Amino acid sequence: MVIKRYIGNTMQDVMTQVKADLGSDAIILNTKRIRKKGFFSWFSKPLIEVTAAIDNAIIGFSNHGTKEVGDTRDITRDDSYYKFERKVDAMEEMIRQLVTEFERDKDMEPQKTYGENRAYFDILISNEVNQKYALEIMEKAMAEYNGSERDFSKCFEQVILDYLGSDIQPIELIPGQRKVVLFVGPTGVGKTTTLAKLAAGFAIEDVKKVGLITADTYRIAAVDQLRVYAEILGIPMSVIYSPKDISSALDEHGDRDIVLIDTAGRSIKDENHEKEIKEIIEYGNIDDVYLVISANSTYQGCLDILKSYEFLGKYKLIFTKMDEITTYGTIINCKIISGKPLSYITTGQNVPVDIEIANIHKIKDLLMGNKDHEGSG
Ligand SMILES: Nc1nc2c(ncn2[C@@H]2O[C@H](COP(=O)(O)OP(=O)(O)OP(=O)(O)O)[C@@H](O)[C@H]2O)c(=O)[nH]1
Ligand SMILES: [Mg+2]
Repeated sequence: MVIKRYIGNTMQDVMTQVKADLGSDAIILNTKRIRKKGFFSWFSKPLIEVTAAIDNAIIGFSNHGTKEVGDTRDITRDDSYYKFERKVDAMEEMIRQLVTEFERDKDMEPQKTYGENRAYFDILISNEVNQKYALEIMEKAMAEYNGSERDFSKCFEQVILDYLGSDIQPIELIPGQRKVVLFVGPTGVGKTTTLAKLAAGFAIEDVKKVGLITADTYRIAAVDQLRVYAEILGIPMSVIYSPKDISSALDEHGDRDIVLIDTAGRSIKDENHEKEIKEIIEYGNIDDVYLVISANSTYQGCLDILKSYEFLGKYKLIFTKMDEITTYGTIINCKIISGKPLSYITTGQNVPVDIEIANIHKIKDLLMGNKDHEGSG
């Protein structure tokens, strides 16, 4: 058997080549779209590659098989015999290729197709929801759908809402009780900005007595960054240089309704960081800890962050930079990995306006590509 590859711009173009080279008895084993090699090829149209085959015997026969006088071969019988053998060979080749492709794809593609509901699985994947979770969500939605009279879309949306969790935990003030809140998270995610937004909200909108403490003395500019906000808002601010100083700093804010503590963003690989945060929580008798995560973190990034802050035990999630993202899977991924409640999302650099209490209906709508959030509560 002769197997050859042909490449052309269109299917018709390639078929003409195959026919001219192997004749009309050739069998097509495989067709696929390919790209030319090199950077600029990504901007050009894909090419068509066809793998075609023909049995040697056929080539030999058609080239030299003119029936001569005295030749006793039965051409008709030979012809059908070869055709049959060729078909078997071609099928064998096709099966071999299918098995190879199946083996290659089985870890990448879910084997379930979900029939007409496949689009919902695709929504999850295109939002970068981890595939394992996407499969889990689909299973739950299918189970819900099979046992009810509702549309699949309703079941799917309900499962998404269940995964996001209705237990939203923004900062709640109890009258007559001071609340001490700590913000932690990786470098540059928006801890200080978020804290300033919340400080402004409590001080201006809720007319509460707010105090600020920063434990971020690693960068010279960090203290000034918070001081600017404290001065604009007219609220007291203290700086601590060691975790043990937290209790005396909190004493300075004894009359406050709420004290917000900023920490230094540090590499999650920094072992001292964990020790310092633990000491602040212990010496400061902290009421609530908020872990700030950028909504544009990758799945692996989320895994690493959540693992390195596991020591916190109890905390709530804040997602920043929602204005910068186009996929919303990070929120679901982090929620599933950590099991912690959502609290706020931030939507831009403007202090104090670009912050909202997390709304699971709105997040669900963003995930589903629904632009209209009115009436979602
Ligand atoms: N687009 C956008 N940018 C944000 C948001 N929140 C914060 N930023 C920006 O992110 C950058 C870092 O913000 P910071 O508040 O300094 O972050 P941080 O976590 O305190 O940083 P470190 O203290 O260095 O760890 C700044 O440029 C902010 O304006 C947001 O919701 N959207
Ligand atoms: Mg900061």
